Amino acid sequence: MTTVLKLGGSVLTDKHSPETVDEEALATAAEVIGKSLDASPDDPRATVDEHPPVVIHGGGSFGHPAAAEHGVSASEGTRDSAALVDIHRAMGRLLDRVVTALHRAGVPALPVRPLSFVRRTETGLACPTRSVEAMLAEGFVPVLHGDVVVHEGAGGTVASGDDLVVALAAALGAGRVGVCSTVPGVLDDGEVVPEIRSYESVADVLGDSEATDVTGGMAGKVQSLLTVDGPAAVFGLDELGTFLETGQAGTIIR
Ligand code: IP8
Repeated sequence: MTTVLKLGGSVLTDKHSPETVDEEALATAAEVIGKSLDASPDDPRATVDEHPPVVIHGGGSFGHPAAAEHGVSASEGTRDSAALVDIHRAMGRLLDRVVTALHRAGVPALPVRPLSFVRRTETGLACPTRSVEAMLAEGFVPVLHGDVVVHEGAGGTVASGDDLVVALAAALGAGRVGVCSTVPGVLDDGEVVPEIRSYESVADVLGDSEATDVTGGMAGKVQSLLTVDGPAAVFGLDELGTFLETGQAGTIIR
């Protein structure tokens, strides 16, 4: 059974300070993932457990300011290749930090860059997964990220990490889907909503994200996760270990 795990950009970075990693949060996330795998850098295949995760991270203070600067979002495209590469490079700098932190924690992480193989069509993201599946089969942990992708008819647009979670979960038939966020779940008056079955039921409590987020904050997250086949969990960093162990934590979106 494959686990698709998104690490929110706001968990890993200080969203209010350009290109700043939250080192402590990143190290914690990496350690928890490492412990869940009991990974050994010497022979990952021998020790990786039966639920190796595919990790996807968000843009945080790397991708979002760059995308906003160029006026590119999930719906606003550009044919300016330099602008797209600028955004892609910003995400590459964060990817590098994430992969390095995972390696330090003994996780056999390999970077996978969506711009090179994902495209957006009229019906959504087309996301071939043969390489990701081969990496998993060899005991590696693929690490993807929200990125700019070619968008048929619109040049290039942003594919959020959440969109990639949905596309990958479907393509891989993932048994577990989780999104690690800065909050312990979807909150209603400070309380975690245990379960969401429709967007309408929580539309009132889903505010806008305060920092620059070109892909819609928690509202966009819930809308994306409602389209996942099985249940998907939204939880805080404190519950990452629980999610990796049980598949359940925070708010479950069905
Ligand atoms: O933080 C956005 O990914 P997200 C990626 O998952 C870019 O929405 C390039 C802004």
